[in-house]
Amino acid sequence: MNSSMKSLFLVILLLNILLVPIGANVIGIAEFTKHIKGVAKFIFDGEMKIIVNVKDGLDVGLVYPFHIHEFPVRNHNCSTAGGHLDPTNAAVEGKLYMCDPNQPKKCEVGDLSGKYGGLIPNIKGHVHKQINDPFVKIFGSFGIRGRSIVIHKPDLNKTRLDCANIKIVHNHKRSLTRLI
Ligand SMILES: *[C@@H]1O[C@H](CO)[C@@H](O)[C@H](O)[C@H]1NC(C)=O
Ligand SMILES: *[C@@H]1O[C@H](CO)[C@@H](O)[C@H](O)[C@H]1NC(C)=O
Ligand SMILES: [Cu+2]
Repeated sequence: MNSSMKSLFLVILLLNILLVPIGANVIGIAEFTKHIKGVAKFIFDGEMKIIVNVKDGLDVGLVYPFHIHEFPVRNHNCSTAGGHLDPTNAAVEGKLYMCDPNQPKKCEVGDLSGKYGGLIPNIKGHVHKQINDPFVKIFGSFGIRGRSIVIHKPDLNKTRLDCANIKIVHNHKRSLTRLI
């Protein structure tokens, strides 16, 4: 290999490293297995992209609320997930909380259906929903790490139909260490 080929190789190698899109990989996954068969994927590409796919467990004709909840789920008990992720205290105790989708900044960070609409099964009962959310982060008080996703029945009691912990995927270490 002559020297100009060597430098060409070096340039290509360098470009490869630089062009690895920082965090443009799945960085979080929540898998629903109990009442619902589905998955929520989190992709960070400067902004959080959330993709929810449901294959089974939701009824056609209903709109299901879903949120990022503050705590992880223990023993498949969705009550242990606590309330919605709300680092900005958008919900004030004793006051009626309403999320205006035109002002998502004022909504609870975890109130995904409030900001972007609920899960609407198609005729086959499948859901494919994709969201770009500028408020949700990976780590810290706005972060998905250590949180869970709860899908609710659209009833007055907001029954927790199913829940799943968000697992941070560790097989993209370079992207993650650059983001920390
Ligand atoms: C589920 O968790 C809640 C909140 O921690 C608790 O009050 C309740 O007893 C638990 N239910 C079961 C069946 O363990
Ligand atoms: C909602 O909660 C109330 C009070 O706990 C209970 O009486 C009622 O049966 C519940 N309704 C549904 C649809 O779960
Ligand atoms: Cu919820």
